[in-house]
Amino acid sequence: MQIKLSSSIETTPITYMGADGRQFVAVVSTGGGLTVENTGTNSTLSGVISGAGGLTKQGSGTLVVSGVDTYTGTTSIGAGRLNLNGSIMSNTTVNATGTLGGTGTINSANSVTVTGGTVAPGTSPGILNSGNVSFDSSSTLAVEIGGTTPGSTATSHDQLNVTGTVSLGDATLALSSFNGFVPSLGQTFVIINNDGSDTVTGTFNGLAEGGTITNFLGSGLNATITYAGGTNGNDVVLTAVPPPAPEIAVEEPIDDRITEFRRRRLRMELYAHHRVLAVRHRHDDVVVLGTGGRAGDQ
Ligand SMILES: [Ca+2]
Ligand SMILES: [Ca+2]
Repeated sequence: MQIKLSSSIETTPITYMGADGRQFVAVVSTGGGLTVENTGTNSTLSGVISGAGGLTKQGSGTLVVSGVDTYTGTTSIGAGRLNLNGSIMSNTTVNATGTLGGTGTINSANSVTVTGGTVAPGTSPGILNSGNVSFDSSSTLAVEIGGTTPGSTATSHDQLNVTGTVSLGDATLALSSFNGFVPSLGQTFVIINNDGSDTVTGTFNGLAEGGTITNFLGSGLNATITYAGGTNGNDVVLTAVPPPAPEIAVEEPIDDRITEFRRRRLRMELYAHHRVLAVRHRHDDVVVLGTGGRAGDQ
């Protein structure tokens, strides 16, 4: 790991604790900012970072920023992951190969701009708090779901908690199950909690208002997305819903006595003179019963 100080130093120290447990005292510059470049194992900046400079994260490793920081320059995540577990008062940019995660807070007066990078709230899972947030179409919101409540337990899900505006810009929504969680019918997940009454601008890629996510987290259920859910009708909420009813495709008349199709939740039934002729359950082949069956035999 390298810490580069690009200009004169302040007297306010910060503590750098390496993954091997060694601690260093460093300082933040007042001018051009502080660049942390780490690869491999995690590093932690636990002290207060102050001054007019910014903080730039480079290198493929994870940097944990856990202090109550007051520096006012830009936080720029250019590579690797920055887990913000403390708080910052800094406009933040997340670029192409960078990831912003953690359970801390970006002051509501400061913005998060994601251009090609990823926002992944929590450290599996968790709530990340921010001011205005905007994504572009090459960026990603990664959400782990381990239950129906946002938070940091093994049965929680990730949430971006925004005090300000939300602009999604056709970004990718990347969902993953956490801790083996399989959603049940009707469960809801507030993945972006948008304060106030301002509406969400834009949508995720391929997910218009009311759009469907098929086979939601491998459950066999679908999920629908709304950008007008939750408190004040302006949150992004997923709801587990039934999968679509199966289809029976009739390429030519099977029986000229067919009188009725019935579409039930998990199966399709074909009737002839009120007797069930064929049924198809979800995932199964069509079962042809002939004309002797009675409705409800399958
Ligand atoms: Ca809301
Ligand atoms: Ca808001």
